[in-house]
Amino acid sequence: MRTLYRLLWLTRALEERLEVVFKQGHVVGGLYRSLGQEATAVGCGFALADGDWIAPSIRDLGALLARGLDPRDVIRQYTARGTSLCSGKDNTNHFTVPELGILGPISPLGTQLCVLNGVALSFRMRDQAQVCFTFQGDGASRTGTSHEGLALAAALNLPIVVVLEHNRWAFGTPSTHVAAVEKWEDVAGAYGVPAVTVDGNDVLQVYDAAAEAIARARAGDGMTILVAETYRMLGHAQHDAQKYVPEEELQAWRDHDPIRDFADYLVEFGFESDSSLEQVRSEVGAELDAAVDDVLAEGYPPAQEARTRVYDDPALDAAVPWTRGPVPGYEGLRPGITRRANAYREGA
Ligand SMILES: Cc1ncc(C[n+]2csc(CCOP(=O)(O)OP(=O)(O)O)c2C)c(N)n1
Ligand SMILES: [Mg+2]
Repeated sequence: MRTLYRLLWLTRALEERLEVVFKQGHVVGGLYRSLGQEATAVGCGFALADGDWIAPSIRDLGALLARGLDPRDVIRQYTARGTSLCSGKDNTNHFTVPELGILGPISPLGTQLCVLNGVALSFRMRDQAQVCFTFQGDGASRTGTSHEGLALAAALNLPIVVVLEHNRWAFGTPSTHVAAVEKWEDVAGAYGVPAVTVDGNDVLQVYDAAAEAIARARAGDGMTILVAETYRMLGHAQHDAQKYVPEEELQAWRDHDPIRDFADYLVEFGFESDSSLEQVRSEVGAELDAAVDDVLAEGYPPAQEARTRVYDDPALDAAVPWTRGPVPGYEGLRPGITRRANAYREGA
């Protein structure tokens, strides 16, 4: 119970620190938070075993921390330190960590399920009882590749659990605008797989349902769709003030905060006391303060490294020109203006 609470708090506190360093100008890309959704990510990540693989979306930091990802690696990544998992070449969370079974997010939504199907199929073909786990937002789940991925995973009976994170919004589009189903779990019938709906803000409910779905997949009984009913408490990313969201809706979900609710439960049923939880929060705070200071001191990578390790094959690093370089045939244009060059080519 305490580990779960610690992970929930760690997720929120780490994202809060990332927001501070973002506002200080240390984050070179976007920052996507999971405020209000921490229980879904943590409950799922905590239910996996060593050797399982997980493919997160941008709002599943808690699942990665539950899998053992070092918070310092997260700070390094967002602040593009040379020491980061992608050597400063990625500005959010597109990292893959094979030792922890983490398959990095793939930006075109829906696609990563298709890639994960390949991982799951390899487990099956090698007769390994490992499970793959992935998340899709309500928006992502409407893409063609998502439907393809679900259909294939179901048809091949792959050991996969797909969490549908129904957080009500996909950027500025409400989920009611992109689906005619009232209950999101009803989509599972079309693929012939079971679905379970849980309160995604209740970490114990999420954990129980995830553990059951994982056990099913491990036993060779195939895919489960887990619908997590939750809410995106902030805009899509830091640039989005979510002015399109009705205040009453936000308030209703503020009253069902996953971390506060879990803390109340722990105290009410005697697992913890206010002071033991305070102790957890202060330990996490101290750990993160030190981590931010240390990581910022690590610095950016040397400029010469920008062209190294872009491709898996070092020979390609040397041979392939930068996409931002001059466009062949339009050398007179300033380098880096590829979009304008394309418009020029098309006669616009
Ligand atoms: C195929 C595709 N279309 C559009 C985008 C741009 N985009 C990135 S995140 C996002 C919203 C995703 O919403 P949802 O899947 O509900 O996840 P959430 O942000 O709510 O966690 C969009 C439209 C994309 N990355 N890929
Ligand atoms: Mg969404």
